[in-house]
Amino acid sequence: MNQSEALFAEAQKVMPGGVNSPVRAFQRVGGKPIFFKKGKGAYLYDEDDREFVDYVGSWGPMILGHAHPQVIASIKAAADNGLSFGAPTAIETELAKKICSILPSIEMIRMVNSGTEATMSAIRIARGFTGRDKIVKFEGCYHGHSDSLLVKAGSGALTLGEPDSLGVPSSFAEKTLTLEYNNPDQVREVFGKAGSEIAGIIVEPVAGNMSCIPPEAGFLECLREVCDEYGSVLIFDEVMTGFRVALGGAQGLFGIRPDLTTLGKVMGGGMPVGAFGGRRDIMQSVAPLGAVYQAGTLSGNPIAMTAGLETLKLIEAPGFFETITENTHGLMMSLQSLANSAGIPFTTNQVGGMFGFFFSSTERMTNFSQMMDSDTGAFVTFFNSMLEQGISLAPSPFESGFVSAAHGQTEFSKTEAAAKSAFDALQQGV
Ligand code: KE4
Repeated sequence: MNQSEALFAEAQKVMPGGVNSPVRAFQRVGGKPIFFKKGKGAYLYDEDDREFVDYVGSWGPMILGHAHPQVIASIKAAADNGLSFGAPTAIETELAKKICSILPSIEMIRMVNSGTEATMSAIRIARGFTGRDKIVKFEGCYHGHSDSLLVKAGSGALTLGEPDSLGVPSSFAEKTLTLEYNNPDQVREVFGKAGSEIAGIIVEPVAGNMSCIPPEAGFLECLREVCDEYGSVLIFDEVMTGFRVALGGAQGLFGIRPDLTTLGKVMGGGMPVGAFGGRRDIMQSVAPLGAVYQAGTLSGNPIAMTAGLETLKLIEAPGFFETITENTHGLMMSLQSLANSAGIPFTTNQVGGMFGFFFSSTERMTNFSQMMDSDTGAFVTFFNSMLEQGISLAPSPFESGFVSAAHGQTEFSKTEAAAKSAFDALQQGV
């Protein structure tokens, strides 16, 4: 038994599944999770001192790579002054202003402690601002684990939602309509019938939770149009895409101005941070200014704000996103070429420093059902072969991968060599 296995056995005694978030338990890929003890740059090191090139990046936050010296130094300095005061601090305003300057659709912002808090709050604000109850989301999009958003599609677009988890009252789920991603006709049909009852749409402007699926031309534009026509709130959930697909997020990349944006991950630099913000008239409905209540003990705590501010300052560097985008594209092209040489049906998607790959002969993955038809068995074999060779990918076919600024040619060469071996194993049916 190695260290990770021993630690996992202990963890399972006191934590459900031995983890603090389900995907970490490796249930979708078999085997047992690896316990890491250190990260540095593009690498993670496990409790058995094995080295891994890391493409999970803590599910997105670690865009600079692990333990960036300037981020660590800023946190250490801030910690010397105390960790949390439960009172306003100047750095909250500094980070707020920085985000508003990068994302002009955000005129006012509220800091929270996770992406879930951000999206849960944004939904409540959309409902409070419009006085309506219904929410539209999309199949395959994940927005955290609040009750209104743990809902899967009922059969047919207009059928009200069903809970996607025990503990979600059907009265909650019924207010959520789940539509097909990249299907503007369905969106227009639903709004044509129920638009006046819909408080808002929440969407991942680049879907990252059914692996990586970008918006098709016209899809985001359609969402903007129907929200304008019916007075619904357009919420871009940029928890994953914000400061990841481009400095200005997906809204900057695709030129669509949402009414509210939710953020997390990169904006906290690896510390627990989320945020929601947008139109001033909508945000003025948030307590203590308005009647939509939202609060949090550690919201805006100075350590997390420091990590976030330092991270955003560093990713503003000229050429940062051009380099990370080019590197990610290059990696995807290499993997595609290696799969083709091995005769393995394989396709990739990539936006900025975020990517996904699918074992499928479908030319371009555009929605959840196509993604679900891909060969997840081949993914599992590929994942485990890569892991054995020191390449750490997301332990699920339904997750995106991330390249950091610390990934360079050395790491890509290691990855490509491992992938060649993994594809060959797949070809030989190993
Ligand atoms: P958190 O509550 O996990 O900070 O954020 C929820 C969330 C909201 N919106 C989007 C688009 C997200 O991707 C997430 C969380 N992402 C997952 C990874 N797919 C977090 C990993 C996990 O659940 O352990």
